[in-house]
Amino acid sequence: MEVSDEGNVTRVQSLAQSGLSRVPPQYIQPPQTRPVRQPDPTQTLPVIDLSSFDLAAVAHACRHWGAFHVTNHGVPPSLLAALRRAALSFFIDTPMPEKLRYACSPAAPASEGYGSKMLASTSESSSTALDWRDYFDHHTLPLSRRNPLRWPEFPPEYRETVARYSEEMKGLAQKVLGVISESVGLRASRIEDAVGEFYQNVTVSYYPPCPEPDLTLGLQSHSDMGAITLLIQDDVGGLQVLKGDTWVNVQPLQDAVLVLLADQTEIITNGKYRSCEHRAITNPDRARLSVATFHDPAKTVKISPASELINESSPAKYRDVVYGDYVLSWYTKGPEGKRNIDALVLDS
Ligand SMILES: O=C(O)CCC(=O)C(=O)O
Repeated sequence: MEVSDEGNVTRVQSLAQSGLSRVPPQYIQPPQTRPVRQPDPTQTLPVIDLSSFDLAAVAHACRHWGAFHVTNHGVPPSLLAALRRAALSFFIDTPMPEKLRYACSPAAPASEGYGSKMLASTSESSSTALDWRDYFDHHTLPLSRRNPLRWPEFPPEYRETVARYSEEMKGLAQKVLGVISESVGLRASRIEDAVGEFYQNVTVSYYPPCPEPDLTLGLQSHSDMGAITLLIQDDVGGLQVLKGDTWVNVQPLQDAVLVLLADQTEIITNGKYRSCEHRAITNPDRARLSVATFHDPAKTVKISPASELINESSPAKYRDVVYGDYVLSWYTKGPEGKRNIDALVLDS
């Protein structure tokens, strides 16, 4: 079997297309992190109708899941479909040499462009198995970080679609953070004020069919570093969220947007709400596409538990952290579930 290795980074899509019947050893997860194919089928992720302003339902979803679908969110379904179409076209219609013109730097974490693994394995990270995933990361906000010339040129509407999508997701993130703030007893703008100007990345993940899905993960278990992530996906399914100690399958919901609470929101709400640990599994038959839009603080912003939520009976649970230091630790140690935020928890 010949495996292509483009620019020293193996593209998972090329591996899958080479017709191999076993995954190479570097993609094999240790037994304890291999996927559970049929996790608890009785559990389903909450769905929040954003037009009904049900703060109790939002509080319940944030407390027990750290994730929920939103419907009636105001983003046109045609834009969600256009973004999925453009993104898929990059992965399936664009020849590899053209794709590689956009390759991101394998050495620099979170660099923009076409990439194929979540993390460089480091001596501190014990999880070195590679993800069965290729991705394209776009730096979209603030505008000073945005350079559409670094994004695919085809299909011709690609760049404009990503730009429109970025604006819509920013508006939705503000709306959802407002509702989350109020549901925890804070004024609507409180979490957004603590985060400051959004640093937004739009990351498309492409998971090719995998010959040994029981041994691999599309994306290893993690919670997101920033404040809030908004995710859309196709109809294939593969996202799992951890509820208590049980993995739950997230069934795709047509035209809904999935909200994932991220680590800085856990800190600001002083642990009243928890960020959502999640991962992606693969399947042998169908490629899957998802688009995650991350909203993060600037690296210089200091994040602390909201003082309004702290009192004698509910002391601060987390150390203050400068966001850039948090990111550095995440990339140095690896995510491994929620180890980075757990390291900030103060002894009670
Ligand atoms: O593909 C998915 O559903 C999950 C993507 C994700 O968790 C991420 O990009 O961080």
